[in-house]
Amino acid sequence: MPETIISATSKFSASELSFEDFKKIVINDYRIGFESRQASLIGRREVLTGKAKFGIFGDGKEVAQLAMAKAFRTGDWRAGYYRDQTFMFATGISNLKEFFAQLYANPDIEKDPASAGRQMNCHFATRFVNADGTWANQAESLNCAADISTTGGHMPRLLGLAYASKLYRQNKELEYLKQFSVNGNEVAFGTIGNGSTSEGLFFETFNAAGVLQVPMAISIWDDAYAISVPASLQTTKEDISEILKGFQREDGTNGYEIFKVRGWDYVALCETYEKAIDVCRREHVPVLIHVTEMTQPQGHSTSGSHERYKSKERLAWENEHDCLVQMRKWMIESAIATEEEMDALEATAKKYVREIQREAWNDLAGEINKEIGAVSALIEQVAAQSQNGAKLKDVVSELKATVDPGRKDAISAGRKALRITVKEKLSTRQELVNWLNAERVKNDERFSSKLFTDTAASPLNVPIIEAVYDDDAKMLDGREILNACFDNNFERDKSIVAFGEDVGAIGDVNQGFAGLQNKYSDLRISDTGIREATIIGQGMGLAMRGLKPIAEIQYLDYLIYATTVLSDDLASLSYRTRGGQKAPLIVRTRGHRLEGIWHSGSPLGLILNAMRGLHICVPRDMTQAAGMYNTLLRGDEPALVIECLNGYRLKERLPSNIGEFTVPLGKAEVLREGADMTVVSYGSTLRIVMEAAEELEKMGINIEVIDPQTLYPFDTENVCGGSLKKTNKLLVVDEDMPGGGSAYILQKILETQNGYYSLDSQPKTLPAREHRPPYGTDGDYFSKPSMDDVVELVYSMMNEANPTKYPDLY
Ligand SMILES: Cc1ncc(C[n+]2csc(CCOP(=O)(O)OP(=O)(O)O)c2C)c(N)n1
Ligand SMILES: [Mg+2]
Repeated sequence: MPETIISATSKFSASELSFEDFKKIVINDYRIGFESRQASLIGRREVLTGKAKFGIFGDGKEVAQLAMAKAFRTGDWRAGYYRDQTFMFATGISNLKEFFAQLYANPDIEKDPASAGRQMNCHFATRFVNADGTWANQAESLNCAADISTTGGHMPRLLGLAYASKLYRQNKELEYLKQFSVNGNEVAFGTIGNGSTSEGLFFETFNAAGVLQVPMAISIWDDAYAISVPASLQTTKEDISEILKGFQREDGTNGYEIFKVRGWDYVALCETYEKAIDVCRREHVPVLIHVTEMTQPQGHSTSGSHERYKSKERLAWENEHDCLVQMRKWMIESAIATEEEMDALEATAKKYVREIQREAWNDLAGEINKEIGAVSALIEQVAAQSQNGAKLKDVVSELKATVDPGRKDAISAGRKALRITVKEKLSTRQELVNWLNAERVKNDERFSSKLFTDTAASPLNVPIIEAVYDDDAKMLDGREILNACFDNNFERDKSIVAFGEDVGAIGDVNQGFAGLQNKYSDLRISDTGIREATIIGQGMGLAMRGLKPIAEIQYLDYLIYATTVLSDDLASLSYRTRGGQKAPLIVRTRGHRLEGIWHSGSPLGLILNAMRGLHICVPRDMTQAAGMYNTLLRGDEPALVIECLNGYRLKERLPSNIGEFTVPLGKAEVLREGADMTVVSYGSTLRIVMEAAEELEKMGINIEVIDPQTLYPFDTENVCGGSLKKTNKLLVVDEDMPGGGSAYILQKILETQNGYYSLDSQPKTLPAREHRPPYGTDGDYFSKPSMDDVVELVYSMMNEANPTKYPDLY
């Protein structure tokens, strides 16, 4: 008989294995669990002695994760939180060396492939974007979506990861995408702490997965606490699976299979995971595994001790029910190993983890020491020539005396030396400047690169194709222009899907998708519940798994319900993995002026500040929107497209290449030329500005109107700054609050584009009022910029410059 290969992921079933093989598997599992515990213990010490900044660990949760790892298969996904190190070690997704590299914030991708030192420890991720932007083969990998620190924030994305399996299984047209799925048999594993199930995102995701019936397996690691807050203050009945019982599927209903198992019972855990994941994988039924009686041997994290809030009785109970203590006891009682063998195993493991920890520390310290050596030598060279030699030598001595120095110390010493010698002209000083400049480039790459995936597949590299119009081009409603665009793209690319509230059967509230569900099936165009956060999560998970989703948020005002997912998860994905992961999700919504407090929002300041990492597109009409969709659907970075709510019934000419022409991102357009003032606006206010331009012309004033088209990227060819050189006057008009989108635009033009130097009068903004707009036409007129407002403000700026030519209006 061939020798059984023993790995943590080896399944076992007593009937198929000899006792010897069974023993080997269990002992190997214990070893992994014990090494993981050592990593937690040492990790905490490293923080307390100052080598690392903060630590949060998976101690007390080891055994359940060994069981979960056994059920995890090639092609599967995990989206979880900061307690899962044992699962990572057991599956081989991560290892001890990477664990410590991340704890020490090593920015080398080779050392910390999950985040290149950008994330706190225990934030895991696999790399599935190759350096050239192409996808790695996910069907042949164990996949882990990049963790985030916000508890519960990963749940919406988990829904999408699971939903992808459903689409890959049910939509035969996707069979060509072999590198993303093995016939949809992948399970998306989620983990979450008991306390974090109080989050709305948890409940929203839970319900949505029950409706969609997707292969999602949520494990709740229940240690009865969320930092200091006990279960009694977190969860009704103090029992999450108890209160979720209504989700249990019954004959003839959809729903969940729900399991409850104790976190220190190795055998029960292994059996439970095998059973639960089997039904999840085969039947595409979501499952919940509530793992109770877990502990926190070292408390929640390095920021405080649990003795402050746990009773003596609770602490004693935790000591006794420590999962590794219980597993060890069971192993000895079951004759799997003797006490002596266990002691020996533990001693070896302790030594081994310590060695790995030292190696990881030395890896980073070695690099930093080289830099300290280099800068010290350079400063000493300067000292030899300088009148301030003594001061410079002090800088070097201080640097060399720093305990556990970082790169910051080396760079800061160099910068200090430059300040000390600012009045001296020394050749050696220039060498120091050169070194600092070279290091700045490297440190920018280490710490500030990859806000976007930024590869050849970026939408910024999509070829520009102009819109073409036949002589007899049809005039259509804006909504029909979009409909034709979507139809063409759905025909061209089978991986595109769209979903949202009312998107499926009626083709969205403004009919952009009208008729397309019938044509392309409800696997591609579908309705969702009212659940904005998980609409985005659904899209994000699909996008990570190779599909091209358009996730629709019905109105821009409701985007705020999804802001956590957009900001924390989607916008940070490329950055937090240093380009190792991407989610080219297109978020479609409609906004700006219509009627009423929650149907006329234009919170661009909020969006621009919260969502760096998304392209922000603000098309003025549906043709421009179509061109942007054509661009984005051919690129691989996430974006938000805000259509003008009041534009769906306005007539536009249909380009003959409606599915092909592209609107490049970052390309501003001059809509009207004029020499007197540059007026920059976007979205719905552009129409008002264009009307105002006509009025102003009658008054002898010619404004130049510029549409940046996208706010991120913003006018990459400096069209606005160029226009200012001619007009020397600037007005920015939008519908956001004062200091919102318009302030962003001012900063771009005045600072980034150097527009300041072209001004001959104070630049102005004309935003909406500080409150939200009241309902009704009058509410709109008195709270959003109107044509009259634009005319008067432009006129007053001209009046200020030349009161003789432009006498006071009032
Ligand atoms: C959205 C959000 N709120 C608060 C926090 C701060 N925080 C970090 S961990 C934690 C407790 C989480 O408890 P639980 O979900 O039970 O997980 P455990 O740490 O007990 O495993 C809190 C409140 C956070 N990270 N994110
Ligand atoms: Mg907890």
